[in-house]
Amino acid sequence: MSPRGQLILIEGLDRSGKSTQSSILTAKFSKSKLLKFPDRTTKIGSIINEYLTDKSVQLSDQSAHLLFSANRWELNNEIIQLLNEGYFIILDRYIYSGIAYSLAKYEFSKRNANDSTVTSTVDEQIGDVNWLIGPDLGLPKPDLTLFLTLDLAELSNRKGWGEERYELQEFQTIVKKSFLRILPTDTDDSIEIVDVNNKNIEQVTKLIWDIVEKKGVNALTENPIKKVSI
Ligand code: NYM
Ligand code: MG
Repeated sequence: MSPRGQLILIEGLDRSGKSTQSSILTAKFSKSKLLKFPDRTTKIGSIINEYLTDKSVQLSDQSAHLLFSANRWELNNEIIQLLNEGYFIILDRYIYSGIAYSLAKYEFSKRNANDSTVTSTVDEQIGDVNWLIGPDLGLPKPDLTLFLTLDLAELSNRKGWGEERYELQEFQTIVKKSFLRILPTDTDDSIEIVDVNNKNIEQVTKLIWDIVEKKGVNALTENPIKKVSI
């Protein structure tokens, strides 16, 4: 088989600059494609879009979690095919967002449940990382994952903040903790944390590209496509 393209994931909090950096990185490769999750253009993506933009839409946390994963499976074959055709695929969010946001919901509702003025049920599955990763097992695993992190104070000043479900400062603080807890940076050298505090777009682009080159994900590879596993 001829060499394949590589799968590069950019993760981060809402408004961390992921989308900007994902587009810039995609443009660095002559044969590349940017895929954004959730992909709101698919059947399942349209339900997710309603859920995110209309706060009156009710879904159990388990159902929402499974829909986000199902949305990734909708693109599974396309991702594999494009990689095999030599495309570099840049992902703007993927499996770690899936786990971190659901886990954060669990932590958030647990806090509120301790507050006697709020009655809330806490669903144990949503706090269980093994349950959360389950539906994503077997999806193509990124060759490189970059997690863009910055201080929450800087985040809340950014444009467009606060329009969708989840975009609350208190919630984002928990999301950040969840990401840092679940990303296996110690044991998996395909995952890197990128501190973007006090850096402009060009500086972050350079930081990202340096890592991409250092990890050798800037060129086609003979390595088989990896799969998400525990
Ligand atoms: N999100 C995204 C999840 O809760 N689970 C997932 O699996 C993914 C991929 O969707 N606040 C959440 C995180 C975001 C929201 O994403 C919309 P974006 O990148 O703002 O369109
Ligand atoms: Mg967002």
